[in-house]
Amino acid sequence: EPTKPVARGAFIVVEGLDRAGKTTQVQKLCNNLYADGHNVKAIRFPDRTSPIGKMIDGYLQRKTEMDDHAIHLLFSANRWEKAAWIKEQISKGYTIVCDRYYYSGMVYSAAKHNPALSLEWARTPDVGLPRPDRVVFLNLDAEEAERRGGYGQEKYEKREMQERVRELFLGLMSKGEEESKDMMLFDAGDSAENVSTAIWAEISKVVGSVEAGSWRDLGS
Ligand code: 2DT
Repeated sequence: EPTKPVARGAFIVVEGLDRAGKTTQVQKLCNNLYADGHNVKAIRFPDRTSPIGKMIDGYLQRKTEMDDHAIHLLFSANRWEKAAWIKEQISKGYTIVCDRYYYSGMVYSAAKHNPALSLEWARTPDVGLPRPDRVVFLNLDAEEAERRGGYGQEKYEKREMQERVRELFLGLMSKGEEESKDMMLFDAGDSAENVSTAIWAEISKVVGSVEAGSWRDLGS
């Protein structure tokens, strides 16, 4: 059980392209939060451990094929099956650091250029999920991503797809978009240490405000 009485925990999401350093930054952020005395739990989407997650894993590993809409809804369902748990942990005072969320959901599906699958359509099934207090977006150009060791074998790890994903992520951050209110861009081309320092400067403030009760309610 959490050791420190707080208004609630914070919900922090880390987003970005493949190879942008999400795993490293989630780890460093959790370490910083923990060392600073916060109660913290890390999660990731897709969560490949549940039955729905196993179906997603099969698709990403190219073992099964699926209609673009069907796989999109499974990614969303994979978040919905965890939504109550997220709310519960936050109300208990745990800060949740989450590797990918519905921002990835929207942009990866919309990047497929399926004329029947717009960004608007992709947004819909996630409406009502817990809204993050802050989204860290790790921005990296596709060339630098490739210099970092190339892509793996999974479904979306192709340069052209990554370019479109990046453009769509940046589009979410443009003025007027609902998502832009929560998202903050960090240059992932910098050293892991510098990126982590910049993220900590921002997130330590957000978590402090949330715990003190001076942030908005956990919305949806
Ligand atoms: P990881 O490499 O981080 O395990 O991601 N994706 C992810 C989607 O297409 N939709 C989603 O809703 C989410 C959360 C991004 C595996 C891949 O799954 C993609 C990369």
